Amino acid sequence: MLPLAKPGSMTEDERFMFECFGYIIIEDALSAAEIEAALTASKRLHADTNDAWRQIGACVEKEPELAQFIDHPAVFPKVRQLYDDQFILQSSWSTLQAANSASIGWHQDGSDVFEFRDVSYPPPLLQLRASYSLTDQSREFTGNMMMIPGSHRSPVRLPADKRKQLTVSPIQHNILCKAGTALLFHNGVWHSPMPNHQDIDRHNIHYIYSPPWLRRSDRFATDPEFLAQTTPLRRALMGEYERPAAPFGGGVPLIPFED
Ligand SMILES: O=C(O)CCC(=O)C(=O)O
Repeated sequence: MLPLAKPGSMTEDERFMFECFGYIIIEDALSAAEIEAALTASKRLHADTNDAWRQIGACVEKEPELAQFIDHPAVFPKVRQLYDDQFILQSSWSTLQAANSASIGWHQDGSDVFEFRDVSYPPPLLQLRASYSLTDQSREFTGNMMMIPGSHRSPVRLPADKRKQLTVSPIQHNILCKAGTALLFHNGVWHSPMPNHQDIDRHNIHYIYSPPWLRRSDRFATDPEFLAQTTPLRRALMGEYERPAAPFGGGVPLIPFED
């Protein structure tokens, strides 16, 4: 009962699983060399992290090695299909769950000030998250992602008294995966990090794709130096439009995909 998908474009079967579960798991999304490069970069970013759990935003700007995953061929074609080619990279995060620590917190992704579930039922796809595991999570208690399949369609919320608990539902799915696996999921799916009982820190990197008009959550503006040196495609995906449909219309520039 695993929503397993292959790297590359989204098949009809994968799309069906994504719609039913709210997520798919793409094994072997990253090569050994890519995992190594990303993990080294993530460790550099967290060199002074002392917290049990910490997220560093705009990680693609702070660590050039992490920019290559913005349009990684294992996942990016699926993002394009789900958004019909109209989207931006709303944020990027390098996330550490420290060795022998726990920070369980079940939540749906979105914005505390105006939750996506208040926009409509079921919550629309507004933050599509590609999460890459950079450390092995093939056993439980290695900082795995815990998910509740189908919960993006639930009209009721996970009971508040459960949101700090490890086991919250018989349909909960604790994801077991090797380093280099990508998890692609809908903002409405209830999820939480599992405790990490190992002696090594757990590293994940997250790439959030959104409709072009959604405000960025990891930065107020993109670093001009990053924009100057990156590819035209990545520059467009950072959402740096001169006139993003303002004030009322006119559309946004098309993203310069190569195909
Ligand atoms: O990598 C993790 O610990 C999970 C991050 C997460 O759930 C989130 O940022 O919403």
